[in-house]
Amino acid sequence: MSRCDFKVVLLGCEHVGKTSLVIRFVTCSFNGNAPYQNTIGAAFCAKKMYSKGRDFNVGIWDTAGSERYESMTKTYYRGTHAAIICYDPCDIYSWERLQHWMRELRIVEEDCKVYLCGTKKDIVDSGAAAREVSEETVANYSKGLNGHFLTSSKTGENVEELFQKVVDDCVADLKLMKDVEEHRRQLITIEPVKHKRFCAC
Ligand SMILES: Nc1nc2c(ncn2[C@@H]2O[C@H](COP(=O)(O)OP(=O)(O)OP(=O)(O)O)[C@@H](O)[C@H]2O)c(=O)[nH]1
Ligand SMILES: [Mg+2]
Repeated sequence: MSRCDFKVVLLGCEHVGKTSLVIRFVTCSFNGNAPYQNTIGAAFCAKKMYSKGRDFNVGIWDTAGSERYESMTKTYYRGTHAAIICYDPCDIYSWERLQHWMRELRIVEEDCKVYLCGTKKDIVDSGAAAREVSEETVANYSKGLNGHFLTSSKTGENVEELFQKVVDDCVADLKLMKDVEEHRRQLITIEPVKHKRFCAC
């Protein structure tokens, strides 16, 4: 049984920066010199987070953006409490594909919380590449969603804020928290049996 309280999945086109975002969040690092390596299928990691005076284990699934793995990545959406859909503001294609990711997600998890994440803010800010998605377009699209963040995995800007908002929203969700408590109770009752070393019978 999973020890994670919340499941978060990252999706979006290849090369938008999903893996870099997770690495920045979990290890506080960014290696711009490393050659780009596309994720195959999906990668998992977990991080302990603090919200409303309590600790929570957050499980993060970083899915592959490549169309080659699409049928496989969909399987990771199941049971997710929150989805972070990433796009690169300097890449219009990654924005146009957003609707596709949203549709795919909603087929599997109709009610999960959805956050938009514009990546590579440092590039946008420096003007090294031209912005192809206007702020107004993003603001309009984000209205019905749970939040929008513009992050930079290079500088770390807004990365912590994004994940903290996701966890705070989960903790504020009474129905979800009821399930979390139940899940924790089940783990407590199962654990002693698992660690029993000697049979007394
Ligand atoms: N300058 C800058 N570069 C970034 C940032 N985030 C990611 N990159 C670069 O963008 C490229 C792609 O990043 P990844 O994190 O591997 O992208 P991905 O979305 O995981 O790609 P797939 O696994 O193929 O879906 C890499 O060369 C990163 O170094 C950022 O915030 N700033
Ligand atoms: Mg990746």
